[in-house]
Amino acid sequence: MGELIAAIATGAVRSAIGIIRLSGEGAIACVDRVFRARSGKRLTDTCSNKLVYGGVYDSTGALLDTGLCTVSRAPHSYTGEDTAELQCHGSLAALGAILAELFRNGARQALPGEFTKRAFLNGKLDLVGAEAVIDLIDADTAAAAKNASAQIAGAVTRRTDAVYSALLDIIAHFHAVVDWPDEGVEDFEAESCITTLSEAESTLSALLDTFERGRVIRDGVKTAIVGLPNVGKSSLMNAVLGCDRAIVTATPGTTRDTVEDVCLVGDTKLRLVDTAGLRQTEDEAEKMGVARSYEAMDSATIVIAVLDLSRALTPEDVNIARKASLIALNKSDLPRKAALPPELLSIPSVTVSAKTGEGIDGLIRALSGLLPNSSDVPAGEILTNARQAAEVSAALDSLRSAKAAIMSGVTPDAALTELEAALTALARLTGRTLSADVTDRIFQRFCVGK
Ligand SMILES: Nc1nc2c(ncn2[C@@H]2O[C@H](COP(=O)(O)OP(=O)(O)O)[C@@H](O)[C@H]2O)c(=O)[nH]1
Ligand SMILES: [Mg+2]
Repeated sequence: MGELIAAIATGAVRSAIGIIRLSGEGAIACVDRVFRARSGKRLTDTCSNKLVYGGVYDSTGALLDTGLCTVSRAPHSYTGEDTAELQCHGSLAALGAILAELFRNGARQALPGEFTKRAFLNGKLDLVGAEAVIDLIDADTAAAAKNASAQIAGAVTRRTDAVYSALLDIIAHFHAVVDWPDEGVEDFEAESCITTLSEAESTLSALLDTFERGRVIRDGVKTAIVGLPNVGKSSLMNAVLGCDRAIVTATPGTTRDTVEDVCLVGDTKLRLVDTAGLRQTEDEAEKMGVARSYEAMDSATIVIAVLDLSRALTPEDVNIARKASLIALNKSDLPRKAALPPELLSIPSVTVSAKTGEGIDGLIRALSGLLPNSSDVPAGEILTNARQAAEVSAALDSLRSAKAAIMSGVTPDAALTELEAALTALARLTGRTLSADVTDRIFQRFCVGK
């Protein structure tokens, strides 16, 4: 068991209930020194996973708070160690005082992610599951939360474990052929081996294909709002967000820097980016803003070009709109002075007034039509993490090379090297083998108390 750690698990916010958790050597004895059960029974004599009502006291015997305590004994706990949890009132002052009392009794402050790291090191979660814990905490859409929950439950691992064990079988067979060529070991059946590798290949490549969708679920879809100065980009951003996020004025060139905010369209997160109006300018700050607008446009998945039809369109308007995924024909509350030129008619367009809000619902509907659909992949089987995608991709590359080697009839030892590389990549994916620095980097993303 690791050293005794403790932390406030409910974050640095005022809340109805606050939770302090402890894990490690002596967790139950430590909490027993500060908590007195109403029943008079010691926590060390209390059975696991039972809520006990009582008070938390400091060293002078003063009552700090009343609440509930539960203890869990190794290995049947989140971390796999002895753990205790105190549920008190969510006052940061009271929680801080209780934590200080626990420190006086031998606990030390837990580092970010230290509880989950211990759960991983004690085999309670694999690495994909552990990474999904922080994804679940960070999830801001129901789809992202659902995917993370299913990953914690092992959805990705179940698929890659099947490949892992198929590879192990083949590798064991190949080793036998290589190591004891004269012992009468049957020649490996290349054909059945190729069939197995092809199945493994399609499992891994289907998994890798989910990564793009996974990124959408987790990080959202970058959507740039572009156009000439004063067409109403910032107003449109505010209308879609339903708040005054970006500054709007009648003076062209007001937006100097890109402004980013997030909104939900259905269950997908859009990262909306309002940009500086695209025009030639001598103003230094505006020039830099315009450069950033072009960057935002290039890196966005969806580009909304805003046109102001209450004035004549310029060639620049048309040039920008040509690259758009969707055109917003803004200022519909004003008399229309222009029409869309024929070359823009093939691009979806919606008529809106950012000022009155007319047509904004239609714009959001049109946006949702442009979003990738992820509903055909079962929750949890979507890769959301670049590290995981890189390992699956490495495994897939090695597996393909091994297959090619076997098909071209080379000696088993050549294929063996590739098969072992594929196996190692899969082992790194789920954390079967992992260097300490990679583990540390992964758990640094976590919050304290998780
Ligand atoms: N009448 C009308 N005015 C609008 C509309 N959208 C924006 N404006 C006005 O156009 C001006 C420029 O708007 P802004 O959002 O700052 O444009 P941006 O430079 O493209 O970001 C402001 O005076 C807005 O109030 C609209 O739909 N109708
Ligand atoms: Mg603006």
